Amino acid sequence: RTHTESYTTTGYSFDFTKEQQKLKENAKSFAREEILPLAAKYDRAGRYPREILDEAWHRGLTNHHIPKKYGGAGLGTVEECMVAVELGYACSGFTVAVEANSLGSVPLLIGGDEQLKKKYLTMLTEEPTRCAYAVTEPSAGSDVAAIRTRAVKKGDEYILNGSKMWITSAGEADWYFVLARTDCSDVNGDGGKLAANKTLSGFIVEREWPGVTVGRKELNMGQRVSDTRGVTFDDVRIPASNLIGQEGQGFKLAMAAFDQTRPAVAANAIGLAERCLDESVKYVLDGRCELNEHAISNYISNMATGIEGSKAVMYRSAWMIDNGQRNTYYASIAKCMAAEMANKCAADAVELFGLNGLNADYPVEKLMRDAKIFQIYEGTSQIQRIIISRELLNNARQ
Ligand code: CS8
Ligand code: FAD
Repeated sequence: RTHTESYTTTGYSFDFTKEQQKLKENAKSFAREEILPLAAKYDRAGRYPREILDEAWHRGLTNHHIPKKYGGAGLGTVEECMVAVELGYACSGFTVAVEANSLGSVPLLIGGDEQLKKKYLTMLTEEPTRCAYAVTEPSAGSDVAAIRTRAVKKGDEYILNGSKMWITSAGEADWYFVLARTDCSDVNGDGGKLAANKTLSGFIVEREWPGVTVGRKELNMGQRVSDTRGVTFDDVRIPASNLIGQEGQGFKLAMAAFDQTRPAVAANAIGLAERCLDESVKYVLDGRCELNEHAISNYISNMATGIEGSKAVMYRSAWMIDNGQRNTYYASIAKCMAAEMANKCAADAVELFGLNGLNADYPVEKLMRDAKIFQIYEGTSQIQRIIISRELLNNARQ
């Protein structure tokens, strides 16, 4: 678990510090001026927004979580969420491309030794480069423990074989966090499900190493600018020093990373929902909405209520992890709630716009397509509900 260098607030507070406010303003102006005007064009082309991402890096809007000693901002999840709300307002696909660097690097930050952290985290802060989190496989998504990719130790190397699927930034990243099976002793030959917390390990694998093959950029329903691909590993030789922590620790590293990143995914969804609300309000004030006052007030007030509720849990989950508290329960509530809420807001905004809502000349059509993925990646809504109820029941048993 990482601890932020700057965050020490205790108790409830709804104030941001001056520095946080400045960061938020920076993110807001960048989002509204540099991302929003281009979002529809990039979405239609399914084009990865490399130039805009590089500019965001120059403006200090990425890699907040990386400690200062590795060249990062040494900020916390609260700050990351503040930025994600603003960027998500402009384009959630762009925002996920930014957030993928956190997800890819947090396992290293939590479990890596000094040398490994220095080498790979500094790569992200010295240049506007990318990393990725490669865990999901064609036949193992929700059930992480069922992954089949294997890393077999030979001398001072591991030999990696297997394939990953749906990996964000896979075609752009210089290195990946890869979760692989290192202990196959109790497998009946087919890589079946085993005690994940003992048999899986995390590695840093460079994209340019021999045996790494990156697939095509998938064209998804929404968040189309984000780079999502499969990756295959064919006898890839990983130096043993690129093992993160100890053998067998990988599953917990992979799970602990979500505690830090699910709040930011929720924040991205909240940004999208705020945009749905603003676009709806504008449409009403422009006199274009043909619904009666009762219907309008239902749509608008439901959006506002959902946004405010989700925001409170999202910041709570972020605050907890920044203050060294286990936030698994709140991070899953925030992610599940924000994902569901964003989908409801987007669908309602499309309805409020009437037939114009379905048309690509209006902004809400993209928002509805973009919203869907929030219910799937970083753990589906069903998986969040399983985590929430497990945490609740385990606490109740104690
Ligand atoms: O498999 C788990 C799960 O979370 N599944 C969902 C997978 C998922 O979210 N995938 C997302 C992939 S990344 C992605 O989509 C990127 S999206 C685009 C970029 C976004 C940028 C931000 C599960 C179903 C919840 C649980 O699986 P189980 O196999 O049942 O394991 P458990 O028994 O619950 O746990 C096994 C051990 O691990 C420990 N554990 C569990 N959770 C945690 C956390 N921190 C630390 N340790 C954890 N959160 C648990 O305690 C068990 O250890 P024991 O020692 O046995 O007690
Ligand atoms: P499955 O696990 O096959 O689930 C199918 C359905 O069954 C879902 O509705 C699910 O909720 C439900 N289900 C499954 N198990 C249960 C259960 N136990 N109880 C109730 N319902 C259940 N992965 C990465 O590792 N890195 C990334 O960067 C990454 N980025 C992604 C980007 C995009 C755009 C997409 C689409 C996916 C990405 N993923 C990434 C993968 C993503 O995390 C998985 O798609 C997700 O975890 C679900 O896995 P699955 O697709 O295999 O679905």
